[in-house]
Amino acid sequence: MPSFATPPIEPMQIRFDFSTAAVQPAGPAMTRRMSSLSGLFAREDLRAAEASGEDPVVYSVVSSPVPEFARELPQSITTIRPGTIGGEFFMTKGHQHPDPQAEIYLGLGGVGGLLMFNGQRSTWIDMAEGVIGYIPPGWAHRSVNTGTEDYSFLAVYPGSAGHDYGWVLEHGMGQRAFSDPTGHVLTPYSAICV
Ligand code: S6P
Ligand code: ZN
Repeated sequence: MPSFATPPIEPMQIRFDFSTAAVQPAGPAMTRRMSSLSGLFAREDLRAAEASGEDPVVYSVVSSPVPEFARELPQSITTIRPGTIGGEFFMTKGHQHPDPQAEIYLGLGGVGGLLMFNGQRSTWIDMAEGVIGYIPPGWAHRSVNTGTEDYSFLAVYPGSAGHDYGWVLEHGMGQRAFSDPTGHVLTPYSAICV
């Protein structure tokens, strides 16, 4: 058996509860409110107003206890609430993995989209229960709830990948997802649709 520098992680069963989008055993958890999403929506003025008022929860992330160590495969479940700011759907911050490595998402409930951007091109994958979204190395990724219910998905990623949020603030995501009579419409990143 190979020896690893990190503390050994034992084989484990991890259960997902579809009714609460919780995992057991549970690891780190995080809630992102509107006040923590500065500079991400096209209508920063409307975001700031919401943040200083009701400051709604936009998304939450729960994780299993598998740590972010090299060679491990941490998993997390993100639940994005339904809603819009200036017509732009609620979404995650989005990030790059500084050590470019792939990641997979599996839709668990609700409907949404996986927006990816490699600095030159952006692409969108419609997500729903049972859909696997593959994120190749070097593609920044952001998730969007395009529905009227919570949208939840499982993410599995290499423990040494790291998370760079500044890259998205600097480079954007190529496109934005707005509510539209047909469901959603993707616009160039600079566009403001209301
Ligand atoms: C981690 C993976 C997800 C996100 C989560 C929240 O690599 O991509 O677990 O962390 O969806 O998004 P963000 O952009 O706020 O980390
Ligand atoms: Zn990621």
